[in-house]
Amino acid sequence: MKKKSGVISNMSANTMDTCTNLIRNAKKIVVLTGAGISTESGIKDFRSKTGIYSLAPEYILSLDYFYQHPKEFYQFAIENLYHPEAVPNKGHEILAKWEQEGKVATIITQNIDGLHQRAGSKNVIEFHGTMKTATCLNCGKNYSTDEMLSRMETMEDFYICNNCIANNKLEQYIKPDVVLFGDTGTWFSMAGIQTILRYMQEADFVLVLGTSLLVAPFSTFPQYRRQGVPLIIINKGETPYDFGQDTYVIHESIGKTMEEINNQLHP
Ligand code: CNA
Repeated sequence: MKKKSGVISNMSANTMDTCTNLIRNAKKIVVLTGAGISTESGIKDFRSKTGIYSLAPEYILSLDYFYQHPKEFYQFAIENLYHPEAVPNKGHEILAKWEQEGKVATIITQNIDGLHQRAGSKNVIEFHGTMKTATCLNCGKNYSTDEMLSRMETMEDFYICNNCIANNKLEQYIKPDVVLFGDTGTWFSMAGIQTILRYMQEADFVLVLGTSLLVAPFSTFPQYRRQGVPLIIINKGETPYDFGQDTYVIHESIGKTMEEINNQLHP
């Protein structure tokens, strides 16, 4: 067990009580989530021992790789990032309930699986986009991923939008609506970042669930909370924020921890 800034890992009673009391009294929790909240729905994360990066290098999810090997990219993305069969787990469900109870203001997620919305959460920012759809980089025509799947089965150049004419063939590529390395995405814009920073500034506290907090700019968001505003991290692995000020860390399963906190709130 490691001593943190007033924090002990492994579900110490003190840390759990502090977190439960913060959540009991909160009206504007900003939740930052990553792949770790969905592992309990059977979806692999990236950086755990059995995560996606144990199968392939980070480069495969870059814009460069997409342009150079669109077929292989799609093959990999559909096999590893598209999970229409997955269902929300306790962690997603409890967050949706806390939103209904007026505690959670917004969820900012790196996940592309849509499970927060499927659990009933309404105010969700998908900072890294979604795997549900794909868009032609030239004409903007939107395709569902199921449609892309059937194109893959029947067409050689399935990733080229045949409804548009562009000068450069690369511009006609249909790209999944996920933010790749080297990419930006809708929320990584001046207006998008300003909205997110406003949420961070308004937060009663910030709850981080299931992310190694290693991918920027998402990883910088906790720094924008007001001074003295607590940061609660529930994550099995360590994060660069674990020893920060006003930080409470629980190195445990998200589902188990959230269920325990929720049971304390609703005995
Ligand atoms: P990551 O770097 O793989 O970190 C995940 C973290 O979650 C690790 O520190 C784990 O220790 C922790 N963790 C895993 N399972 C649990 C659990 N049950 N309880 C508590 N902690 C757990 O993933 P990040 O989200 O930090 O990295 C950002 C990437 C991952 C984003 O670009 C995502 O798009 C991408 N991603 C998303 C999904 C998805 O949508 N479900 C799946 C895989 C990757």
